[in-house]
Amino acid sequence: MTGGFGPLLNYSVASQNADTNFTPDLDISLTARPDEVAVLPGRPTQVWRYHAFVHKGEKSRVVEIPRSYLGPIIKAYRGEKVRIRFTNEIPEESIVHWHGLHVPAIMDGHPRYVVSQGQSYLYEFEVNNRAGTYWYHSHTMLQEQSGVYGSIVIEPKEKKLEYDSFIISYYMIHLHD
Ligand SMILES: [Cu+2]
Repeated sequence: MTGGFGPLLNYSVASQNADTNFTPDLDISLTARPDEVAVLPGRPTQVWRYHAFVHKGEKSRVVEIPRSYLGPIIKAYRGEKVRIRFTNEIPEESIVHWHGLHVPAIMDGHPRYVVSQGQSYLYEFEVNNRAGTYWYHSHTMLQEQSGVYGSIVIEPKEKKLEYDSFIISYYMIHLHD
């Protein structure tokens, strides 16, 4: 494992060891943790939010959104292999669901795979959705409403889109899946 993680990397689920045959193109850590954000003037709001760190891949693959409770934008390319090392630092069980992505059931953040505070879950999957904007979010309790959600932008592998910026719109309407 890469340094900087320390004792938090405690993959509690036996089947969650990294697949030694899986060589990720993009390898990131994603941590859910308490934070505070000045949503309105005055006292900051207590939130739970995601933060990410790139271990392998361009640093620009993860875009943190300053002064927002939204999780980082993760950029992936269709056809590439992605590893996401999720660590839960919020004081409730949590798990990450990749909304709309075609991933194996064990990688899809079903609530039966929740991990406790201080524990981790390892996601490894190949991106095979068509290009578009998707989102990821906690699949536990009402945690999205506390801020643990973000977007994942999938780009086509054959052509890198040229743009200066893009806009992500979030609506806190969740059709449960
Ligand atoms: Cu969803």
